[in-house]
Amino acid sequence: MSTKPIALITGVTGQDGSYLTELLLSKGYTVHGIIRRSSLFNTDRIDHLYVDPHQHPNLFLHYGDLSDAGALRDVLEDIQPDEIYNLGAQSHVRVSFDQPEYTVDVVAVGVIRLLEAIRSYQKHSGRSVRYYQAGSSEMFGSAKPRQHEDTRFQPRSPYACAKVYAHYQVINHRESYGLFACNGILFNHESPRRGETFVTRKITRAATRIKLGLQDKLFLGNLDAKRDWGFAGDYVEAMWRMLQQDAPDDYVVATGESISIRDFLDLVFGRLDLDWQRYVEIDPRYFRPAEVDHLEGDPAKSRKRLGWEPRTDIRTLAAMMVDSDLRLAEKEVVLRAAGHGGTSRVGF
Ligand code: NDP
Ligand code: GDR
Repeated sequence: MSTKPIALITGVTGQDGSYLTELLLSKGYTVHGIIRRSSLFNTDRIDHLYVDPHQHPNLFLHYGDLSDAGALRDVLEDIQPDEIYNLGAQSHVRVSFDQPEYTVDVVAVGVIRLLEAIRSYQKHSGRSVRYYQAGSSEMFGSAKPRQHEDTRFQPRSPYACAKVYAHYQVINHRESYGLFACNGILFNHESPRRGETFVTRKITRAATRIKLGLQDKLFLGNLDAKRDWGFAGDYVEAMWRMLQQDAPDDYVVATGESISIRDFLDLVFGRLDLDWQRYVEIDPRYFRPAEVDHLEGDPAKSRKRLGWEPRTDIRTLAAMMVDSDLRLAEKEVVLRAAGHGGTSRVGF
C-alpha cells in the first residue's frame, strides 16, 4: 500500500493550482485536481505535469465544480485525501460586479459545500483531513495599510464579500467540529502564468507586444491603486506550511511592500526601454464601482510561525514576467510571418 500523502486541489488549472501541484509533486505527494468541463482545453498550466494514465502517474484529474455538492462528496470518497487546498474561484474582482450571484455561489457557497462534504466524509470514514482556504487581501478592502490578521475586514466587491463569508465559515467549522482548517489571507501574487486579464499580466503582455510591433496601445483603468505584489511560486509554499503546523490558524502572506500601477508600468516598460506614457490610455470601462486603494500586508506572523519568507521582490517579478512574455510575443511574430494570425483577446 502506498504511504504517499494524498492532496486534493480545487482550482488546479489556475495560476496557484499549477505552482502548488509542482510543489506537492516535488514533495512526493499524489495530487488529485478538480477540473471544470470546458469546450476548450483548460489544462495549459498543468499539461507539463500530466503523465499518461497508463504509465505511473502521480497527478490525477477529476471533473467537478464547487457548485456541485454531490461531485465534491464523490471525489472525496474516491480519493480519500489527507490535505485539501480550496483554490477554485471566480477570482476576478471586476467581473464579480457583473456576475455577483454566480461569484457568491462559487466563492462563498462553494466553501460550505466543500466543508460539509469534508465533515460528512470525516464522520463516517474516521479519517481526518487538513483544509486550506484561499482567502484574499481583498477582504481588507478599504482598511488602512498595513493590514494584518487582526485588521477588520471592509470588503468592497461581491468577490471580497464572498471571501469574507468563506473565511468565517472556515473558522466556524474549525471551532464547531474541530476541523484542521486554515485561512491563508494572501496578498496579490503574480507570475508568468497569471491570467491575462489581471493588471500585471495585462501590462507585461501588452508592453512586450508593443515592443515587437504587434500592438499600439494599452487601455487601463485606475493607475493610482497600490498593491503588495509577490510571486505565486513563493506563496504556494506558505499554503503548504500552514497545513504542516501542529494546530490550524489563519495567516497573512505578503511581501510587506506596495507600489502603484504607475510604478509597475515604469518597471515593465523601463525594462523594454519604452516610455509607457506614449502607449497607455485610460478606458473608464476598467474602473470598478468601488475601488480598493491600497493593500500592503504585514507578514510578521507567517515569518515567525511558518518560517516563511518571500524570496522574489517586485523588480525581479516584473523582469520574470516581461522576459517570459517577450518569448511569447517573439513566437507570435514567427507565427504571423507564417500566416497564422495574431491574438486579440477580450476581457477586463
Ligand atoms: P485563477 O483565476 O488563476 O484560477 C482559479 C481556478 O478556479 C481555475 O482553476 C478555475 O478553473 C477554477 N474555478 C473557477 N470556477 C470554479 C468552479 N465553479 N468550480 C471549481 N473550480 C473553479 O486564480 P489564482 O490561481 O490566481 O487564485 C487561486 C485562489 O486564490 C482563488 O481562490 C483566488 O480567489 C485566491 N486568491 C488569489 C490571489 C492572487 O493574487 N492570485 C490572492 C488572494 C487570493 P478554470 O481554469 O476552468 O477557469
Ligand atoms: P485585484 O487584481 O483586483 O487586486 O485582485 P487586478 O490585477 O485585477 O487589479 C489590481 C488593480 O489594478 C487596477 N487596474 C486594472 N485591473 C485590471 N484587471 N485591468 C485593468 O485594465 C486595470 N487598470 C487598473 C484595478 O482597478 C485594481 O486596483 C487580484 C485577484 O487575483 C483576486 O482574486 C485576489 O483575491 C486579489 O488580487 C488579492
